[in-house]
Amino acid sequence: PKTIYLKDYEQPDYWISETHLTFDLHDDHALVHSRLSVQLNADKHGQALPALVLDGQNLELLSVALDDQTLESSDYQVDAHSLRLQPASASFDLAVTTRIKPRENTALEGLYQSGAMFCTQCEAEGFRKITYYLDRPDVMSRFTTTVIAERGDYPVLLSNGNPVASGEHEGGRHWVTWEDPFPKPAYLFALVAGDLCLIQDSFTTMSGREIDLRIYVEPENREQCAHAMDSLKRSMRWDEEVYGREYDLDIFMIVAVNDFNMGAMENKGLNIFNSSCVLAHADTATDLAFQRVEAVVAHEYFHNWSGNRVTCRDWFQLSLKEGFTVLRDSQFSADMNSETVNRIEGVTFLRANQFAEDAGPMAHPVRPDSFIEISNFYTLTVYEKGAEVVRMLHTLLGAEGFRKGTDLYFDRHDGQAVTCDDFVKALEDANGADFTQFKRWYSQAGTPRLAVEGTYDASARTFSLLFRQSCPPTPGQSEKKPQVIPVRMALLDAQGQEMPLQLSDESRAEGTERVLAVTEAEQIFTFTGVAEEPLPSLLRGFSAPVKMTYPYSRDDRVFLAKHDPDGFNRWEASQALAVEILQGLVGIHRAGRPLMLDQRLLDVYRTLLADSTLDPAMVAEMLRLPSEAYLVELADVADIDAIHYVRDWVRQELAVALEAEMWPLYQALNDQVPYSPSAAAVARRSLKNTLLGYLMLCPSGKALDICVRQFVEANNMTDRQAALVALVNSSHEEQKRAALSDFAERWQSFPLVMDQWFSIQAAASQPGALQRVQELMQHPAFSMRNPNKIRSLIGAFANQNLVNFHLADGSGYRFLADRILQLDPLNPQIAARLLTPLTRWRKYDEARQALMKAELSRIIAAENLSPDVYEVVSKSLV
Ligand code: DPP
Ligand code: ZN
Repeated sequence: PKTIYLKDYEQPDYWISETHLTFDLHDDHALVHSRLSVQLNADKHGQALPALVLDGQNLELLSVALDDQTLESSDYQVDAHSLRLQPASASFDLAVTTRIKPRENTALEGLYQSGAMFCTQCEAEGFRKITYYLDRPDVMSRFTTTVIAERGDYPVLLSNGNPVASGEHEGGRHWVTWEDPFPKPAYLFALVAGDLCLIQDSFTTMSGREIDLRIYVEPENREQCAHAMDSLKRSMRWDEEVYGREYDLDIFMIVAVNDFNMGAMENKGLNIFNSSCVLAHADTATDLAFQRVEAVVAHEYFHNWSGNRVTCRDWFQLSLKEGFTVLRDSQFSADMNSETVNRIEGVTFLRANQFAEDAGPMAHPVRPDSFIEISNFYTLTVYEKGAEVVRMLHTLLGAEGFRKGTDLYFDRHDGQAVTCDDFVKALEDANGADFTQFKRWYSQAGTPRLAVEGTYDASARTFSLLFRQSCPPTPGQSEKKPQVIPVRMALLDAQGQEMPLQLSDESRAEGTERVLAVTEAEQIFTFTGVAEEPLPSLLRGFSAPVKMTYPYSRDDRVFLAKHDPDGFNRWEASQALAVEILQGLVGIHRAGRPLMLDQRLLDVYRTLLADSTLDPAMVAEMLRLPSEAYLVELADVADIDAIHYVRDWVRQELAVALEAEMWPLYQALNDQVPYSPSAAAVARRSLKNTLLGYLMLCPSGKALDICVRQFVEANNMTDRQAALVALVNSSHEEQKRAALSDFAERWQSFPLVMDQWFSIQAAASQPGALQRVQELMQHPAFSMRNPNKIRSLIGAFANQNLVNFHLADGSGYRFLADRILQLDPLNPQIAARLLTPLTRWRKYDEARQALMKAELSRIIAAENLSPDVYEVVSKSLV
C-alpha cells in the first residue's frame, strides 16, 4: 500500500464541468453510463495535453467513447485502479459504460444494496466504485442523473437536486431524471431506489422560499420520523439565525438505510442516514438516541454550507468541514438543551476517547500530513479535536468576531474547494487577527499539558498564575512548539464569589472573568488589587483541549464543586476529586491494603442530593463516577482489574451511604407522567435512572422489585432500558434472564432495539462475557454484514467491557482478531475500526502487551489484507 502526502498535492490535470449519469438498475447488476464534459486545466499545463487518468475500482468496463468516437481497447489502458487515455484536444466529451454488482458490494462503499433498496455512499472515495472519474474533492461538476428501474420494486427513484423529468419504459420499468444546479465533488453524489414511504413537511426560509422537506423510510418505520423532521426544521431555523445561512435547493431529502458504515452522509439535497440516526420513538428509542438523532440531523444539514457550498481541496483538509460542522452541531445541541450538560457530555467523550487516540500509535494532527487509506482518518481527532480547535477560535474572537469571520469565509469561498488555512485566513482578515502561532493546533498532534501554579503575595495584594505548557512526542513529531492555549478563568474569594480582575499592565479592574491566551512555554500572568488569597477557577467550559493540572487540595476541590459559579467547573471539580480518590484507592488495592472511602466525596454527593435548586441533569452528571476508559487513559500503565474493582467498590460504598437520601428522590422523580422528550423531562429521567443504578447496588435488595416494576411498566424506552441495564449488571440471575428474554421477544422485529439488547449484554462486566458474546453471534438478529450489529455486539464488548476484553489469558484479544480477519474481506472500513482497542496496547502490563501485539502480528501476516486494516496494524506495531 502506498502512502499519500499532503506536501505532494497538485491541482488536477483536467476539470469536469458537466457529469451526465444514467443508472440502469437490475436485480443482479447495474449499468452505469456516464458522459463527462472534460476541459484541460490550462493554468497548470498551458497547451500541452497530459494523459487523462480516471480513478476506478471494481468496475467492469464495457465501452469508452471520445467525442462520440468509440475507442478500441488499444486506445486506453485499464488497471485495477484507473483508466488512462490520451486526449487529442483541450476540451472533449468522454462517454464510459461500466457494469457493477451492487448486491455483492459488502463494503458498503459506492452503489450497494441494503435490504431491498439501492443506495450509495461515496465519501471519501466511493464514487470510483460506480464509474471512472476524477474522484477528488477539488474537481467540482454539475450533475444530471437518470435512474431507471422496475416500477414495482423501486417506485421511489432519487438523486441530488431537483427532479426534472420522468417517464415509463416498456416492461414495467420507469425512470426519473434529477438535476443538481450546484457544482459538487463526486463524494457528494447520491442515489436511492426502493419501495419507501414518504413523510413530508415544509419550511419557509428567511427570504420566504418554501422548501419541500422529505424523509423516506421503509414502511414499517413510518411512525418513527417525527423527531428527525422536527430536528431538521429547528436546524434550518438555527443556521439562519446563528450563522445567517439559508437553504438553497427547493427540496431537502433524508433517507434512512439499515446497512451503513457511518452515522450519516451529507450528499447535496439527499442526505443518506444510518437508520439509527433518523428513527426515534418513545417506545423504542432512549433519550440518548433522541439526542443523537437531533445532533446528526443538524450536523448533516449544516454541512450544506460547511462542506458542500464550501468544500475541501483535498482529504488532508477533512477537518475543515468536519471540525467546523461538529462545532456547529454542538452549539445547536447546546442551544436546544442545557449548555452546561451538553458541554460536560462532550468533554467526557473527548477525554476518554480522543485523548487516548492522541496518546496512541495512530495519533495524528487535526490536519494529517500523510495517510495510506483516508477512511482511517474519519477520526475523533479530525472531528472532535477539530471542533475544539474551531471552538478556541470562537473563544478568542468572541461570538461577534467569529460570525464576522465565518460570513467572510462563506462569501469568499462559496463554490470553492479550500483548505484549513483559507478558513483561518478568513477569520483573521475579518478581525485583523494573527493566528500564525494558533495554526500549530492544525499541524501538531498530541494533547498538550498545562501545569499551572498560583502565588499570592499578601503585602503586594497580587496573585500570579504561572503557566507551563508542553506536549508529549507523537509518531513522526518528537519536538513540539508552544501552542496558543485560551484559558477562561476567574478568581474566587472565600465565599466563592468572583473577584474583580485587573492584570498588572491594566489601569483598572474590569470584569470578573477573563480569557488568558497562554502562548509561551512558560508564562506568568499577575493580577493586582487582589484583596484576599483567591482560589482560581481555571479552564472554564474546558476552553482548550489540554490536560491541565493545578495543585488543588481535596478541600479546594470540594469547595469548587459546591461553590464555583461556573457550572461546568463545579462538575469538573467533583470529577477531579473522584479521579484523585479512585486513583489513590487503586494504589491501595494493588498494595493489598483495605479500602476506605474519603468522606469528602460523600459530602459533595450528599450536598448535591439535598439541593433541589439544581438541574437534575447536572446532578446526574456529577453523581457519575469517571469511566473506566478515562481512568485507563489517565494511567501510565493501567491495571484494569484494579480499576474495575475499585470503581465498583466506590459505587457500592456511595450507594449504601446515601441510600436514605436517594430513595425519596428516586420516588419523587418516578412519577409516571406521560412521556415527553423535553429537556426538563430528559433531565428528570437521567437523574432518576442514575439513582436506580446506585440503589440496585445496595445489599438491602429493596430496589429489585422496583427495578423489575420499572422494567415492566415503563412508558418509554429510556426507563425500560435503564432498568434492564441495572438487572443485567446485578446478580439476580432469574430476574435478569426473564427481563432479557421478555425484551427480545417483544422487540425482535425492531433491529435498532435489538442493537441495544446486544450491547447491554456485551458490556456487562460479570465473568463469562466472551462466551455470551459468542453465543449472541448465533442469534438470528445478529449479522456480520450489518455494521450496527457489529458495533453493538463486538464493538461494545471490546470497547466497553474492559475487564473481560483484557482477560489475562488473551482470549478477548484472540476473539477480536478473529473477527477482524473474518470481516476484512467483507467490509474493510468496519474491520479497521474494530482494531482500535488493540492499538492501545501500550497502556497495559507487559504480559498483556505481548498478547495484544501477538494478535496484531497475526493479523498483519494474513494474506490480502485491505489497506485499511494494514495501515492501522502496521502503525500500531511500530
Ligand atoms: N458522514 C460523515 C459526516 O457527516 C462524513 N461526512 O460527518
Ligand atoms: Zn460531518
